[in-house]
Amino acid sequence: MEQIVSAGIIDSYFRKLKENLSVDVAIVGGGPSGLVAAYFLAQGGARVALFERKLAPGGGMWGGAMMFNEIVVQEDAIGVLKEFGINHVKYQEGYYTVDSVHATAALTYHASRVGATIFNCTSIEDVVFHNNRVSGLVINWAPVHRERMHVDPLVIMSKAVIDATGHDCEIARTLERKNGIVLNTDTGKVMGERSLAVEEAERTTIENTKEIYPGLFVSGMASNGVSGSYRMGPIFGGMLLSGKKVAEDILASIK
Ligand code: 48F
Repeated sequence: MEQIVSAGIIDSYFRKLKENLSVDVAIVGGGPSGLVAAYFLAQGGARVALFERKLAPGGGMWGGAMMFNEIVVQEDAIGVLKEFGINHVKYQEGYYTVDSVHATAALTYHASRVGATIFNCTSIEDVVFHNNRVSGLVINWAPVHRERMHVDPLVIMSKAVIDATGHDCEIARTLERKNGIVLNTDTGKVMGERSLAVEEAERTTIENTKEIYPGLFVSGMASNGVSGSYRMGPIFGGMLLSGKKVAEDILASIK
């Protein structure tokens, strides 16, 4: 019995990893925008793998605000909540409150239910850069990264990559730092996030969701980080709609 348990896990994990060595879309970061993107991409027929460095996907959504585990979602994004079957309570005209644990669990469950494969405990340390195009991800175990162990990575190839790493926009920064290239932003560089301005930030999160270099798209807070826009705090409509938009843009581009 001991051997069945171990062999079953090893066989099915490595089958899963092997099946995802080449995918249509590789997503870095399992926050709300990455999970929503994974869901709509898989629904649209794309082969999707999402890589999250932490044990639990969900990013900054679990904790609500200051660990009060409720978030706010505005009217525009209620369609996304309904798509995921997420309960929401009207608070004021145009604004709803949502239990953040319920919402995060639902995003994770439905993304994987429709076919996106989620790899947790996996850190992305670089991209594959072929002929001036982002063509995949350089992956390693998150503890290797955290402990700064000198261990070489493995590689996932993909037609498109999404930087959904949140405030740090790590993938865009790494691409720019290492390759001396010009990004599709006002300065050609990662401009960095500004301070908090809710309404502006929610609008620009969606506007800034785009392909910033051939093969590399940004979503969620990384969009505003890359394009020098504002943060917004615990309102999540922009994150949900950004995930949906990036999925639609990629589906159109890889068809
Ligand atoms: O930060 P995060 O939740 O990104 P998001 O989807 O949502 C932002 C909101 O949570 C919140 C906000 C909304 O009002 O402002 O902050 O834009 O999730 C990003 C995820 O990416 C993971 C990180 O652990 C987190 O779960 N991540 C970051 N860098 C890497 C990574 C990396 N290099 N490799 C793997 N995962």
